[in-house]
Amino acid sequence: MPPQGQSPPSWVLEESDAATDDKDVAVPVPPSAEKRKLDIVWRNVILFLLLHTGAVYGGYLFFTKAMWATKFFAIFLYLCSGLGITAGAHRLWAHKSYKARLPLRILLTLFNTMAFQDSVLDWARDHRMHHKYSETDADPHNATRGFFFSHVGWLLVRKHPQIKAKGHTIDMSDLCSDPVLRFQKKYYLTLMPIFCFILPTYIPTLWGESLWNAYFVAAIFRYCYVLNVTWLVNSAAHKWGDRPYDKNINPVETKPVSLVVFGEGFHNYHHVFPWDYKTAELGGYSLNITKLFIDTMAKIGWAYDLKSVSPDIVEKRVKRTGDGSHEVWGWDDKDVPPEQKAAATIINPEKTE
Ligand code: ST9
Ligand code: ZN
Ligand code: ZN
Repeated sequence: MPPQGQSPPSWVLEESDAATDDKDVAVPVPPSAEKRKLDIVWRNVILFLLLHTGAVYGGYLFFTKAMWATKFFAIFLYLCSGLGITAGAHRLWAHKSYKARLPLRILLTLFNTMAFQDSVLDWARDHRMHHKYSETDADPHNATRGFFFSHVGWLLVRKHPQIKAKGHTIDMSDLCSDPVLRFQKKYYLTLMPIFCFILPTYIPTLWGESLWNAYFVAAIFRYCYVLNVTWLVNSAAHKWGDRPYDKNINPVETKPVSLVVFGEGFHNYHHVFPWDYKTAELGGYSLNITKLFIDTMAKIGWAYDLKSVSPDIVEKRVKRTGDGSHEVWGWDDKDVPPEQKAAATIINPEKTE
């Protein structure tokens, strides 16, 4: 923050400066990270501190005092709320990588509300900005501002003026026309507490769990855990790993992250081919539960028009911009087409010995 009495740095855009056309938006790129304005939202800082403190205690109860049924229930909620983000907010709504019939849209909206990451309409708007303006100040969790900022810091400060200035370039009319999503947004402040906190606290009492354990384990610990693994995609998956598809961008491939976020850690691939419903090149399920879920929904007819990328397009891109780390060894590759394996072998000849 600039010292009091001084005018803010010249790149800081006032709300009224926001132009209607992208070309007219006069927002100079700040010369360095130090000059960025940090308008801390203390309410969020305090709430997230309380949440994380409660979650550490909830984690302790999970491993020491909670009933087995409560532990399984918390894991089940992790699965459902996680799918509400991965299969719902991310792959279905933000990227439209497949289509869903009404029952699936309702189910995913319910799962999504359990995850309390704000309404799908708000989540998808930020995420479309993240892809369109990746690693710039118009990216809500711009990873070039460091691990902490991209993980959680961006939720503790007012958004950068470029996000608000360039936000109008994102077309949200497709999602705004969905009555299910409009309903979720309209009643979010009623629905979210019910599905994220009240029901997860009440249900374990049906098998004799104490309200105390149920609240800290199935509500607080589970919620905070899902938040943090989601945030890892913005932080760790933009930092540590290989870039087999495009070495010129920050997003990376990371299997440990993929495991905990149901297949969303193949982030170098995802930023290069964001319309692929697998968010990964390969077809394996072990590190991509979300794909298993979408494929199952397709089998019963609730999901359709699944979009993917042909192996030859992937191969061309790997050869053109990859960092040379593309390989088949160690992959969950039982359903990789043979010609794709051959292509990968040619790309990395030194790894064939
Ligand atoms: C949470 C979200 O945690 C996490 C998202 C993670 C995304 C990860 C993606 C990775 C890929 C997927 C992997 C999934 C893996 C899942 C695994 C699960 C197992 N465009 O926001 P406001 C304008 S949420 C256009 O208030 P402030 C707009 O006019 C956690 N315009 O900005 C807007 O008004 P309106 C719980 C935009 O005041 C106005 O600005 N939730 C855009 O700077 C004001 O917007 C919280 O903690 C845009 N993108 O405040 C709440 N953005 O909305 C946290 C804004 O009326 N948020 N505008 O149209 C806040 O408190 C505030 O947003 C703030 C900024 C303080 C951060
Ligand atoms: Zn990303
Ligand atoms: Zn995405």
